[in-house]
Amino acid sequence: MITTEREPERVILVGVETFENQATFEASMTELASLATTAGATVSTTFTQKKERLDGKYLVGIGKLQEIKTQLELEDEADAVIFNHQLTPRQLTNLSAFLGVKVLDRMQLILDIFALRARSHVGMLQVELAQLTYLLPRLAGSKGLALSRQAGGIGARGAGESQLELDRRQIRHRLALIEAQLKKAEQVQANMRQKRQASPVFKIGLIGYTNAGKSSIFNALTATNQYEQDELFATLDATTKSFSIQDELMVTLTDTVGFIQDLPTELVKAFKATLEESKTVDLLLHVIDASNATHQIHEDVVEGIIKELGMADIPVLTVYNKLDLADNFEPTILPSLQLSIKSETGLQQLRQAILAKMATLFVPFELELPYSQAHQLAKLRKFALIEQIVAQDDLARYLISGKIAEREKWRLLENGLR
Ligand SMILES: Nc1nc2c(ncn2[C@@H]2O[C@H](COP(=O)(O)OP(=O)(O)OP(=O)(O)O)[C@@H](O)[C@H]2O)c(=O)[nH]1
Ligand SMILES: [Mg+2]
Repeated sequence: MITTEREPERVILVGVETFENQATFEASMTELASLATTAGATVSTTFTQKKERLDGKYLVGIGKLQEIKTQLELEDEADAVIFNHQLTPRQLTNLSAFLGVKVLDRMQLILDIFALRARSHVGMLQVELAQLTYLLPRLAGSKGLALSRQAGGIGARGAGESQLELDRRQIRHRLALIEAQLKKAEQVQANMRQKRQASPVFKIGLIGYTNAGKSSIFNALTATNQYEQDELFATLDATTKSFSIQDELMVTLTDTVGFIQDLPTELVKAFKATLEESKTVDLLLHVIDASNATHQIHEDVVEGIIKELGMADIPVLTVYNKLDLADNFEPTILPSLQLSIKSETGLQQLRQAILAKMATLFVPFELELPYSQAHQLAKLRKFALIEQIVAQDDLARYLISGKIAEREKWRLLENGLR
């Protein structure tokens, strides 16, 4: 999504295959190309190299580097070279000096897309925090020597644009300011969460690799129109909406940022405020793109991040999506659901599976209500299933299952089931 007045930037991609990354190398290079396209660039040439280990000075070997430079001279038009690794400050400086064009790494490219997507105040702060944290150690001297030639275009969008003018001291100052603002925002969100947590409504969080179809599922279930696109990181901010899963029974669903391989920890940390949202859910819907040949890698990445975020205890319902595009599909995670949310039956299958999963997580409890209070039942039905009603003289006894624990029933009664 580059501005329309400008021609798309042409970029050269570079990746080094080592022993450590060989299993995921090819997929990761394909992904780098999608990231570049998502950021609005056109890929002109891709260079790969097999190496025992990454070169400390230039990442690639000097021979390969010369090849890239020759290509740059031939093309004349290429605006940037993007490396599929996290470059050290030293590598970045050396590569920029040698190649004489803008040099970016995978992390900067991801940050660039995030900067394009950020809409909410918190989202923008989070991206800026990640960008500045990345930038700070990479400033040569007091000004960004390596980065100064990078002004404008890919890799320098959102907050990044103005940062290029800042010196270290100013960046530290700005970082402190952002952190303080984010802390405040987190406090507000924490208070809201606490309120929600006290609510007996069952909460579901979507989680998954970028482009798996989370927002499509969110839209189908809640019948809304959350931005869904065949782009990486189409969604950045968390959105929560409540909908009826069956009759009067309501649940909330949260759509959030997708994950990607090698998501830098700085970024995961910066997105704490967004991801916190998913931490308090009762059920995670892990959405996987079944049509992606490397879905197994995606699953590992997501499971890793779930652990990293301390969410490993939350029950998970695994949903393989896009079955319409997959052939000879073999699920790695069992039990799991396999569907295509774009198909006629997909939504129905998903609702059934969610309900079945909820039933296993619900706890039974009893409630006695005088007939004069029968109108409270409408409220109860919003978050619990009434399994049985036993009529007695002046009251009825309800056998109920819901997310609330037995001991909480009294609190509910006291509050008049509010
Ligand atoms: N063929 C097919 N396409 C689908 C299906 N579900 C989603 N898609 C498409 O896949 C693309 C990605 O879907 P999104 O819902 O934006 O994916 P997401 O997981 O929210 O992605 P991010 O927000 O980028 O993390 C869109 O172009 C959808 O139309 C499906 O069941 N079948
Ligand atoms: Mg999305």
